[in-house]
Amino acid sequence: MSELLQAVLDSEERSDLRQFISELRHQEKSYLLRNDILTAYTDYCNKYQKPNEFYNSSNLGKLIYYTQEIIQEDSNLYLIIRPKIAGQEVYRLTEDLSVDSLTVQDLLDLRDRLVNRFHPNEGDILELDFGPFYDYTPTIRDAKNIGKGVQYLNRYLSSKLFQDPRQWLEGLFNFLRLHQYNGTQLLINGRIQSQQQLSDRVKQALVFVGDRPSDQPYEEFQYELQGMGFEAGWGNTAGRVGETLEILDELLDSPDHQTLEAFISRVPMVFKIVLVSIHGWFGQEGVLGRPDTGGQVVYVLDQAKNLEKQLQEDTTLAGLDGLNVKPKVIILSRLIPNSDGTLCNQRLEKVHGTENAWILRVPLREFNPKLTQNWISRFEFWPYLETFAIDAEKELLAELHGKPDLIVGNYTDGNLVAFLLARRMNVTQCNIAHALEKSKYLFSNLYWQDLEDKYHFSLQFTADLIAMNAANFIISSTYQEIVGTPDSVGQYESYRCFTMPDLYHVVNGIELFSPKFNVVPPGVNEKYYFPYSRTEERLPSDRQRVEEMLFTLEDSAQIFGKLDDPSKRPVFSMARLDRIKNLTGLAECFGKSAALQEQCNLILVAGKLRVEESDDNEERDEIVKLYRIIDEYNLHGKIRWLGVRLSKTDSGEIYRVIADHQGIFVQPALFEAFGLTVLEAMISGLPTFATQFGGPLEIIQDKVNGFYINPTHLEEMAEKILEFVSKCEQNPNYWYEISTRGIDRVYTTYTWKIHTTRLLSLARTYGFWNFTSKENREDLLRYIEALFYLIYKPRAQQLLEQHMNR
Ligand code: UDP
Ligand code: LCN
Repeated sequence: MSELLQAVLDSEERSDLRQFISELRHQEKSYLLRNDILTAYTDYCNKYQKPNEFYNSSNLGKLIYYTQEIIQEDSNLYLIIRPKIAGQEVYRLTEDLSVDSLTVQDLLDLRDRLVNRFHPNEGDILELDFGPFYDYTPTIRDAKNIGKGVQYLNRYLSSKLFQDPRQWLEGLFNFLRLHQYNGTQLLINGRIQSQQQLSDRVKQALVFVGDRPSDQPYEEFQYELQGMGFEAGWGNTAGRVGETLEILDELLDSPDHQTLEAFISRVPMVFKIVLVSIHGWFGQEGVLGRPDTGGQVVYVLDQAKNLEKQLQEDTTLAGLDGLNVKPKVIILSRLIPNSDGTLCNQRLEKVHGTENAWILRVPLREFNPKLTQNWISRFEFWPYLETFAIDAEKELLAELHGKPDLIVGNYTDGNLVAFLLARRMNVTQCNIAHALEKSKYLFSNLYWQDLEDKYHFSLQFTADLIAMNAANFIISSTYQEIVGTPDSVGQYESYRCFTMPDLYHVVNGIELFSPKFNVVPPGVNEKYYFPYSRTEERLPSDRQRVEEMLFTLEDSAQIFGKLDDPSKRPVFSMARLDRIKNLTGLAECFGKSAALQEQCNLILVAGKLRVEESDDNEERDEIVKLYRIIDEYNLHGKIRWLGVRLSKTDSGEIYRVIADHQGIFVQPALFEAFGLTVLEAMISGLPTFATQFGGPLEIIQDKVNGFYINPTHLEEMAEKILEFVSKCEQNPNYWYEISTRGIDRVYTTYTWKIHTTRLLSLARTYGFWNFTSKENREDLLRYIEALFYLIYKPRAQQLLEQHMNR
């Protein structure tokens, strides 16, 4: 039994537990989530006048802290406890406090009963279990190492491989023979016939390059090297070739995992990358802030630019310039014929500031042109993905003159297409979630049938399960995206076991301890986002224009509100007008605090100003709500709301102008998967207050370089901001201290250089291991295909039929 529960039952607190349970029984709710549990426990402690010590450190207090859910059924109470990260235990407590533990299957049946979807006389429901496929792959033991997959894999597999030197050398030799660029052989040629010969020739070549000046260009001695059996790819100078061969020599003679890592990171094996990002408006101008168009677009564009740059650097260093090797990055998106003034109707668009990175837009097949000619919500996209992948494959092969070396999917739809493409072309697949909707929408799985018309979660969650299990590796922006925090469940973790009543039970949806998970956070585009204090890099004309737009410009159809006193400290936020972004919560928090209104103005950049201009359900609801709050709290004269589409330059300048005014940035989302605006605000030098639910918890260190806020406690949120403002009034240095530490935090931890170096090293390493360990995933992939054809596809077909009738 759980130690936490046992400790309560074995102590005097047994009677407290009984009392607490009896209080719960008076509640109307039979399903309590963590927030409800904490509130119920606080009420209980208050009612029975329990001392603070009891609340925090009693055995019962600890049990409650780790209890994620409580379900009441008849006279039984079920506790779902998460005693440690990625751990789950379920217990049934009867009235006389006897305890049984429940299996995952029991728990899922219980949840089905809760929503009246359990039909014991009609046989069992389909169970999805990916567990057996992970039984024969290595798994990480300690939860704190989750997300460091590649380091673990290197150590684990190297130690296995190095045990059998013959097999290891054979494997390495075959791997080296594999590499080509557009048909040109790289690294070693037919003059090296065996691993023994490889070892001898490496030593010979080392003497040869050692006799040359280290900066001598590769082209001047390439033919001699070729004669020994070495083709291009070892380095661009004698020094670099020598270094790479030295690492290989060490690997052949006395291998260890660090040397292996160093060697693999130099192997020229990634030249062509496809980044799949399909939904929303994928463009370089005039798209951000539109529905479904936010951080993912920013992330993928910046990633593409930086990947191309890094690939070019690597190619040059590997000595491949002479072969006319041109790395290429393609962002695969959808073409939107009715493009609303954007370039989303263009098939091919070059990514600004790159030589060979492109946006390739492939149209959806026509089906019902009323839909397919226009933007389609990400929740409705499912029927079009398979045919999109088939069409995209042809276009990619033509554009790349062959297969890509890596396919990276983004978000559920992009990941599903990445899976379909990777499967068809036999290419390494990487997944990036950005946001998994399952954790964003409360009870999205339990009540999926009620939500299906609007959200189609049955398709989305099936696609998620398919893609995350099929991927060779997954990168996440934070650790908690995978397994949460001590008191909250991670986004991937929420896929481990769940019920989709009447559809299926997932008893093991994803192996969280698998080395496929790697934390690789994104960076921020330093060309556009940089500290406000770098005045020499700022154009005075931009600054003035943005200043006016933010504080004073009148008569604009895209700006609402005139400030009574524009000199007050600005509280600023910028986000898409999604319910979850909770800008309406921020407006309400501002509305509720007269003191905050006294000291500050509220400035929002968000969505559109008029309901009739929006075609997104949530955006429309939020527009109505924001106006209602402004009226209800009479915020006229104290708020500006800009429904503008900013250029990249303005979007950087806007944070800096707010910083010029010693303002602050607030990110009040109910949940934020990562939060690029938090990075942008911090690097610009804005003291940042961000939600404690999600990524910002890992980006910010509370009270050191920013502040956490709980967006569900509006008064407390206002107090935190006010406390900061008053501290700044008393000590003007305080604003600068937080501002400077925020800037440092981003520069040291969140840069695209760190990101791309890691991503490419992962791509090479997973590619290497897939080759040498001959990982056989065919059984897993066949199971996944069955899910795709038997569950996903028929449901997508049903949705398509609905679309055809619109
Ligand atoms: N953004 C923008 N204009 C807007 C709203 C957002 O330029 O009206 C940009 C913002 O600067 C950031 C991105 O869109 O780069 C939003 O990313 P984030 O990760 O914060 O949230 P998401 O929208 O992806 O959920
Ligand atoms: C999607 C989100 O919701 C954000 O939290 C992320 O920052 C963004 O994608 C980029 O990954």
